[in-house]
Amino acid sequence: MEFSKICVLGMGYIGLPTASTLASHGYKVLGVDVNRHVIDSLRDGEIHIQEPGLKTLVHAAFRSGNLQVFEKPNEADAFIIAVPTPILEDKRADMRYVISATESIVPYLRKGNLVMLESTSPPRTTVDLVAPILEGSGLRPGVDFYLTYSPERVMPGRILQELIENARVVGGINNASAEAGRDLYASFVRGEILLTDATTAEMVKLMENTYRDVNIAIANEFARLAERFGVDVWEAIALANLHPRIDILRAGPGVGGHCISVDPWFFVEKAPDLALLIKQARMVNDGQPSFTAASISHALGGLEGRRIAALGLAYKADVDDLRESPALEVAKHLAERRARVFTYEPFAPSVSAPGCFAKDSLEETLAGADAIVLLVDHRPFRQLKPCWVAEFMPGRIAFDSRGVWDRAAWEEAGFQFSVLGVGSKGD
Ligand code: SAJ
Repeated sequence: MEFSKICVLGMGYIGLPTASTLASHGYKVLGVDVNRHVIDSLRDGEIHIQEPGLKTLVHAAFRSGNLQVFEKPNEADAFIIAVPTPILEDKRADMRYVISATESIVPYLRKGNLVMLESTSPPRTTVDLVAPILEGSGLRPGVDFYLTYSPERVMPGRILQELIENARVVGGINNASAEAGRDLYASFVRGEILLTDATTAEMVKLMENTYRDVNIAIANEFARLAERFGVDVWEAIALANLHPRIDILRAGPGVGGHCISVDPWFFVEKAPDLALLIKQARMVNDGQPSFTAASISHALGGLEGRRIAALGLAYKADVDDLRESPALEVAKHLAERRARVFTYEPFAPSVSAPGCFAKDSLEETLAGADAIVLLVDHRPFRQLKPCWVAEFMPGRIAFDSRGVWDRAAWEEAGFQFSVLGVGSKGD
């Protein structure tokens, strides 16, 4: 099937890179976002997302004339829905954006069009939610137009590469739909494109992120056990991973981001009687910021009145995304326990955590600090020289929640050094 005009709904972490990649491959692309501010700033050449290479790609897409952005969709050969699916307070999926994006397509849907849902969604969303809305056009899914679910699987920080290189699963509500979806991706995806049905594709995406969540949960639980038993979890994991069939992930302050900390709940919502391990793993990871705060308290001999320089607030290294960030939670816990917490997030310097104070530079954050606490292993933080740090702060306590700092170097610079998941031998 041939396409020339593509409408991408949602100009966020997935939609914007996808729209500009398609534009750079010669398609005429309409980028749609209901947020007027996003549209205005894109038109002004501002990119609201920090992602390596994205700014250059988007600017080139605009310059070529192939990418235009609007608040509403219009007629196109294919519609790609890439809007967020957050979770509500009660951990159910919030499908409002998917519903309204789908509804907004209905007036423009024509015979022979392709509609692709890419937003991570609970199982059966394509057949039970999206298809019935689109039927409101009077056209029949799978007969008059093609309908697919094709999950995005890109890693923030590597989006542009992975968009092209990763294998892609395209689930159609029938074979013809899956084939139409493949034809569109084949124009720019270099990874393998595998066809299946829509519900399998939805489940594949949730399984991937759930698998990772459960595996991080076991690493985090090992960290807790290691502290209890006076063991260094990093050493223990490294040794266990020498076994040819073991590959334990990294412990840390918790699991954040808009994907792994959210998606497993979609299984729990749809099958609470079955998704028992999945729910438990979510609870372990959600409890990890509080565990980390307790470890920090232990290392400092109490938190009240202590002045802490907390490094990083993003949900993981080298990204600007603060959604569901465990670092934010740890900082909040420390402040709730009466520490004076000064945070520094180089990718979003004006942002702080509740009860904490944002600083613009590392030097300012360290000034007057009793302790330095690493919450996110951003590259500049990984490379910090303890002797340089010692010049800016009076205190000599360092805590590493990511297992990346070199103990010997910190101790040599005179710091009392603690790491998450390392129990003291004497305990
Ligand atoms: N984390 C750990 N220990 C680890 C690995 C990660 O504590 O060993 C933490 C991170 O610090 C972060 C969270 O887990 O807070 C998630 O980070 P991540 O790098 O594992 O994943 P995301 O959320 O950035 O991207 C994931 C990816 N999914 C998988 O690796 C299965 C990506 O491929 C997906 O496209 C993305 O979710 C998504 O959009 O669903």
